[in-house]
Amino acid sequence: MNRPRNDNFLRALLRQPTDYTPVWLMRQAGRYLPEYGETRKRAGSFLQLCKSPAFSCEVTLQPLARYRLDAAILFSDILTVPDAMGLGLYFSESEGPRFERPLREEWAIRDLAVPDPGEHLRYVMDAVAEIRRALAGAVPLIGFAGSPFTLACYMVEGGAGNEFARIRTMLHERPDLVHRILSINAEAVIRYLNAQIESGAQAVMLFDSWGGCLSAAAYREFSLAYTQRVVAGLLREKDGQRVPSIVFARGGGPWLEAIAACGCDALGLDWTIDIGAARRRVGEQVALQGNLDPCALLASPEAIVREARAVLDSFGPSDTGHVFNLGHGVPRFTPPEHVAVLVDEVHDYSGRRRGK
Ligand code: 1CP
Repeated sequence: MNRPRNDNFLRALLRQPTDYTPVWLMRQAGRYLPEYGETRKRAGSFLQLCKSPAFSCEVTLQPLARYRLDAAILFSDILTVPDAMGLGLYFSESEGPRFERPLREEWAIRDLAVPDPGEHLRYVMDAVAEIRRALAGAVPLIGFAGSPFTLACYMVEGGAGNEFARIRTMLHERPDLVHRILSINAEAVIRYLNAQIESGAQAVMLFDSWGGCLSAAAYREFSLAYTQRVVAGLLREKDGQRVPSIVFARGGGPWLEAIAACGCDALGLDWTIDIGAARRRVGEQVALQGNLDPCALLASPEAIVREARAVLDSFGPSDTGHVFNLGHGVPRFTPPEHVAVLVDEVHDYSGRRRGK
């Protein structure tokens, strides 16, 4: 069976009518859940957690056992792709993700090659298949990857932070080398996402978390052009069902019209844009996903209810084209019961407005 019993999320992405506004949250599995901490301890490390299909499946399902979420997202990380290219990913407690061999030399960039997802990323495909079996058709499963530019930020910098000054310098000094990395990344991401779709992912999301740090001209040339290339290379259907694509464009507010024209079905918004204004700009072309400020989850239940309603009211009364989400990931110190307040309010308030 390919169509989930609750398909409101897939319908909203395709701007079809839904019973209520579907909701899922970026980083819905993770450190704010005590059960995640326990599984991570049993796995030994974050990377071992990602590399074990059984653990990845367990963690993916944890938030679904607690909350009435309308989608599951594969538990993995965007940096598995450069790891499969041989850069040597590891996680440091204090600094977050790091690469042993960042791309600093011209020869290393020339040597970079597209990994075979069936081989070097087999564990991800096995996790996707295992999660689909465990979900047993309840809600759809989202697969994901980093955008070519966002991956390149980490690959050149060697880790997080520093506003990715190295790649932003390189694109002025040696744009040819940056284009070489981005071309390889685009091909790698196309093959990786299509393998996830073949393994059972029912929608796919591309995280362009750092494109927003570029100038307008550089954004088009180094981020959007490659996002567009990826979207064009994605499988559109699996077993007769459309597989919608979402592009999360953090900091993409100034360029929404251009991003909406990249061929994706939905645009993920950060919290800095008013979703109603975004809808007036691009809502005829794409569905919108977002965009509550994640820090609202740290506030009182009354504030969460008020802010959730404000996002729904801003989108406007309509039963098409909105997937509720945060504007970025669930904060680490979120009280787990606050997530229940948010998910229930999105369902109840949007359902009432539709007379359901
Ligand atoms: O347990 C831990 O300490 C690890 C924390 C953690 C988690 C829970 C990392 C390290 N990655 C993840 C999971 C993850 N990463 C998911 C899981 C699915 C979900 O529930 O949503 C997803 C979709 C990602 C994607 C990801 N990883 C992005 C894109 C989204 C975003 O946050 O903008 C990025 C930039 C990363 C890199 C990364 N991996 C981990 C961290 C802490 C980071 C960010 C580093 C930085 O600040 O630059």
